[in-house]
Amino acid sequence: MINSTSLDENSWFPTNKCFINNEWETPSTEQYLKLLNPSDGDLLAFIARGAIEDVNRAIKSAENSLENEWGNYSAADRGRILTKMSNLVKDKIEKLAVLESLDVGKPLKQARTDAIALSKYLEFYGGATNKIHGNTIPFENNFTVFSLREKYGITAHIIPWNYPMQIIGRSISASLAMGNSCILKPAEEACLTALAFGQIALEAGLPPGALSIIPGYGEEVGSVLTHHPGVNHISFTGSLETGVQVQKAAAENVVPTTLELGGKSPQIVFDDCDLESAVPYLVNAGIQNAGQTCSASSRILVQEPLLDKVISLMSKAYSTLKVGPALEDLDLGPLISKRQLDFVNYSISQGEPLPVVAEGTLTANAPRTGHFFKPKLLFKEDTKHFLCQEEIFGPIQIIIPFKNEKEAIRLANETGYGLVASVWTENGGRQMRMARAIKAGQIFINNYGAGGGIELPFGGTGKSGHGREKGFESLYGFSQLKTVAVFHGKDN
Ligand code: TXE
Repeated sequence: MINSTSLDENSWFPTNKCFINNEWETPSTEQYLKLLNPSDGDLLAFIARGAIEDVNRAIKSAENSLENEWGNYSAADRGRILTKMSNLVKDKIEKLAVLESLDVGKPLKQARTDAIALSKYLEFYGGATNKIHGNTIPFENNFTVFSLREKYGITAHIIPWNYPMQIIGRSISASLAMGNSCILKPAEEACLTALAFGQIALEAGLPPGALSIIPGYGEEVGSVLTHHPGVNHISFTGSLETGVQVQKAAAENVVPTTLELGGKSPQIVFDDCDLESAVPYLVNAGIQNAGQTCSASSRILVQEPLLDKVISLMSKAYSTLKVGPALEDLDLGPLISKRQLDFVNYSISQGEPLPVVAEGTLTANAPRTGHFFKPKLLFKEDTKHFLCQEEIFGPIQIIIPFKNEKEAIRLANETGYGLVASVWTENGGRQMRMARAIKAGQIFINNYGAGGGIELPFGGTGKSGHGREKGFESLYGFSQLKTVAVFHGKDN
């Protein structure tokens, strides 16, 4: 077990505290939640059960910091601290990866990728702090008009359990870059790397109050944060249902939100594509992080002439997939929790049973108490099925045939979600037509995910949410524009 009170080999920060005003503080409730290892169900650590008093203290320290310290840092100085944090993350890639693997259940190589991404985000936004600015605006000759890009003040960041490091990277580092003070609420199922991030901020010299981290339940810490009048912006990643609650709470205080709510992302395979190159992407996009990825590709739309070939090649790939404990570093680890496993099993039992075309295998030594689910490739002739319409958040992909471009577009757009999509075709005109016709925040042509590109703006349309994080665009999201019009009279 990771020791919950001391800094042992894996845990060089207290796991059972809140991080407020650069202090590790006992939660006001003096109560703790159990953090379980998804690979075997064992207790990993006790974490703080934060509450309203902790949020209030975090808000106070953020206000104080904005007034007296962090708020007075120059853009370049903010950048230097973020760069320092990036370097500290780089030094701790292995430690962070092990923590994430234990906590989330993801294979070590995938956790390593997440830690590297965190350091890249900090580096990117650290370098951007003094490169974002307002404009001068041509107006009447007796005015000079310019715009200033300013911070919101206090930003709340409510994040899920599937990619803690990546989501911290894309939202907290962009918000800090713009000079906001951040309050982070990690998910109750996985918060070790979020807490580790507090220790990294401390070591890098981020001033007190610029970042607070309060673990706890969504209905407690999360809800208090979203209703708090001291919060000026909310960034939320999670389920559609909770996203709606967050949006309603934010509306009461007239606070802007960024909502990233998952999807049902398609890959569209045309009969003129380079299928050999496509297949690893078709499969990986569905099984990475055991399918618990907002941008996972759960629908494989295939043009009819290629159907048999896609089924055969994807089945071959599935037959090599291995599932087991996270630290064994196989293709898939367990699902995050028994609740998630139950939901995936429930989803697959809904409606008419779909034929299982292929599935992966579970390693013999996988503990029976782990939340393992063998990845499954299914087939459906049409899309009238729960599994074709709803986000499942598990390693299940469905092959669905289509006849022509028009039908592909209709199927791609029919779920109401619109996070990402990919199109596999060698036809240049079709690439452009599809890119324009599909409703999604990111479209990939002949690839999927562009290697996670931290520079590429990311976010949803429709039920997948609104607002963009990642890339330069995120800096606009975490700042607001002020227009200054100076009247200086007529020219002499
Ligand atoms: O999400 P929640 P859960 C989807 C996925 C999954 C389902 C449920 O389909 O099966 O959501 O997962 C906090 N006010 N995604 O239950 O509840 C909560 O503590 C404020 C997709 O984990 O949305 C956690 O920190 N906050 C998604 C965060 O919200 C509240 C990633 C997410 O939890 C709250 C995860 C409240 N009332 C799940 N209630 C993606 N887009 O990647 C909960 N929270």
